[in-house]
Amino acid sequence: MLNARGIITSAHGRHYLVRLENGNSITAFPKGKRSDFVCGDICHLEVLHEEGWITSVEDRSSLLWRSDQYKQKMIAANVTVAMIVSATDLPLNLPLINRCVLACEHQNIRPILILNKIDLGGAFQENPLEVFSKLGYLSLSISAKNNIDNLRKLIRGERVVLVGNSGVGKSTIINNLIPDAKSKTREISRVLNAGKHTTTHATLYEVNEETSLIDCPGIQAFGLHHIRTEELTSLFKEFSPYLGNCQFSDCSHISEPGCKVHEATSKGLVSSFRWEQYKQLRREVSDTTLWK
Ligand SMILES: Nc1nc2c(ncn2[C@@H]2O[C@H](COP(=O)(O)OP(=O)(O)OP(=O)(O)O)[C@@H](O)[C@H]2O)c(=O)[nH]1
Ligand SMILES: [Mg+2]
Ligand SMILES: [Zn+2]
Repeated sequence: MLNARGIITSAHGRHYLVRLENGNSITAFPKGKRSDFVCGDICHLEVLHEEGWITSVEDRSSLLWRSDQYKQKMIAANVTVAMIVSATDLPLNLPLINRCVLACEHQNIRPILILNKIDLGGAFQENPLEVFSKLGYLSLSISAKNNIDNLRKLIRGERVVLVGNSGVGKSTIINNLIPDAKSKTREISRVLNAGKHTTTHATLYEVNEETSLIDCPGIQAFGLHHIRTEELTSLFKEFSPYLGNCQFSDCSHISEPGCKVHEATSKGLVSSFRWEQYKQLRREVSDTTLWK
């Protein structure tokens, strides 16, 4: 029995794939009952005959996760950047993108917004992600099938997770950045006649020692039930100049008189989209949850 340290590169139920520090990848299982490990976790294991038993996981520097009223779903651990991907040939889901951005803010993960498949045209009068770029979030239009050297520079030294709807091109982006990754894309799954989601579980691919990318299955919903009501306002960074100045010190910034956030929205200083999203989320997160 050997003691080793490694990074979880994929997780299916209680089966994990772990890349050890010596470069070998092995299958591992949780040693105890605990199995709440996720792609990107740094773990310690006992290794015997090419199999491992995970004994512990190091503290996470970040955890991207989502949650509804009933359950939590971890997406990736220890990431520094999240690429939130949309595509010109699919409906743009601004509320979903917004929720991803807030989940990133909650964990100090830097969000980068990507609009993929610009080669397909998509006659946009203006940048459809403008509401986010105006807030200072980096937003880029790309074609994953063509040159994406601008992304290559951005990911250097980062651990990046790619999230977004199914079919937006997350795996295609990864294959372009890491040709060895050979992550399955829709062309392949069509041949295999697989279901709607091509990527079925998160997988971490290494560009080099300090740079890696995590491919994820497509998401349709991004619940934020794990965020506490008091935390929510701080995740809307453009609210900060107005907080603390409302007429009521316990203002919830929904409908109280003398609310400075509301006033800023009326003046166009805060976008009405973001304020509406705030109100919607405020209602959602204050619902009692079963697992909190
Ligand atoms: N024209 C064009 N097609 C693209 C581009 N990027 C991806 N595609 C195509 O879009 C389809 C979906 O791409 P995937 O990479 O499988 O999408 P995904 O986001 O990984 O999807 P899931 O794994 O289901 O979440 C494939 O047929 C890709 O070839 C692009 O820049 N331009
Ligand atoms: Mg995929
Ligand atoms: Zn207020």
